[in-house]
Amino acid sequence: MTDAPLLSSTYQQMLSVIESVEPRIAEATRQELTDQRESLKLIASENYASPAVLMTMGTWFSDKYAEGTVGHRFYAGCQNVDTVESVAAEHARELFGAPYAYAQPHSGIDANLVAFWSILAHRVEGPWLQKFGAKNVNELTEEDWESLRSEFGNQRLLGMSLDAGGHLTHGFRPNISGKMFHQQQYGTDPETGLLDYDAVRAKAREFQPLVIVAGYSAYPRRVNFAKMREIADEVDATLMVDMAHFAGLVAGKVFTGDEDPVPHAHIVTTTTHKSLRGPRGGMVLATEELAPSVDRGCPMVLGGPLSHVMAAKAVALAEARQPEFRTYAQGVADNAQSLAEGFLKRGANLVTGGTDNHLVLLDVSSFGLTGRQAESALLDAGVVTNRNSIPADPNGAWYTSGIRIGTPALTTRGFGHDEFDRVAELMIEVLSNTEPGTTSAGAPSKASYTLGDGVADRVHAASAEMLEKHPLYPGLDLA
Ligand code: DSN
Repeated sequence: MTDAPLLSSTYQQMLSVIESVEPRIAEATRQELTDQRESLKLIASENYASPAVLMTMGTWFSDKYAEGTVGHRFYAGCQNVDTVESVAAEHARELFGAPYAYAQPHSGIDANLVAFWSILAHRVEGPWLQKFGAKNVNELTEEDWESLRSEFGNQRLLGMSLDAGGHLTHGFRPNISGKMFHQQQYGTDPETGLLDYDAVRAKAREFQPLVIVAGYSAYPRRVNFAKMREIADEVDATLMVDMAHFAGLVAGKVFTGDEDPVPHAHIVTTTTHKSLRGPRGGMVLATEELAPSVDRGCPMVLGGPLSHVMAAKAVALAEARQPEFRTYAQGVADNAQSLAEGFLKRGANLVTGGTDNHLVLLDVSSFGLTGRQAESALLDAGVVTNRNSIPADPNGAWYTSGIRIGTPALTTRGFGHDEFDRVAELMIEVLSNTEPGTTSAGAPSKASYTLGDGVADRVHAASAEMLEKHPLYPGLDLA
């Protein structure tokens, strides 16, 4: 739906229904739109879904249970959910050229859990059952089952470390992936900040992992997945790629050949709401060989699928198959270049010296700030980013020394080269006018800060000018 008056009246009526039950929620919903409209949304994992995607989430599909798979449900009356799930999977297979797609995961972490357990089911449980001549785990004796359990959660996983840009679900100790697997991590080259494939290979040879996880949430560069597969094959590991951050760049054919994970990985996980611009949720793409194990995602680690969200995934994937999505995805990458150049020409330090994907990682230590101070000062000026560790971060994962900045959301609003250059300029203005604070005892603080007089107002005004030229949901009026 692009007709602005119709869109406005639809949302006005919807909000008045909500208001009649809980006015505070209606008000928060209105306010959220205003806040999103009036700030520079630069969180690399966020975007703005289309009204069609948003509306698809607000229907009675929310009320239906549908545990199981298409045509094989544990509940009656799932014929329409079957349609929804089939259409979502069909679009995903076509868009990514994947043999198999599973649209049920509720989030990225769920998608990764489904992938982990399906790899274990395929690589460990299958051979184990064969050994005992059993068809499924129910046929195992209590003793066999005990041994399987100890084998099952006792495997080796090699993933990218959090401070090099990996995700917490890639074997980070506080996450279940770091507890269910024996994990080791690969980092990046200490000089260049770039992934060193020879070092990954050496680590894989030494550690002999069952699973190698590639993919990242804060690494500003592309990955050569053909090389990662070569390494995995050499040690007989399963290659799992988490493309949550850059799925939109894969869908939009910005990442092709060796940079497209789908032809190279055994299993690929993603979220659907980041650069892919869909509803909040997850998805798994797999080879035919792994498909039966992936299909056991529910009930293995998932509850009933969120049918309304699967429906919105189908709508978003249909959008991503349109030619305009390729233009958008290329814009995301080009704008990240403009942003990086904008920082570099003004003397800022970027991890790896730049970017070739959708994000830059700004090292704020040269401003004498922690990531936490920088994030807060920027927010005061209406610039929404998130603090992020940088490699070998002296400030740890809470305070950090970096700010992660992504282009997917503002590219959706139509920002281009000049606007992203200006964004870099405004961010530098904030950071160079922020002084680190002290604790109440007078010691240096990693959290408090003082932003120079008038800076927030100046930056707000300059941003407002750009944001007004590129309205969010043009014509949508909630008044
Ligand atoms: N929270 C997402 C991100 O910001 O990268 C990943 O989980």
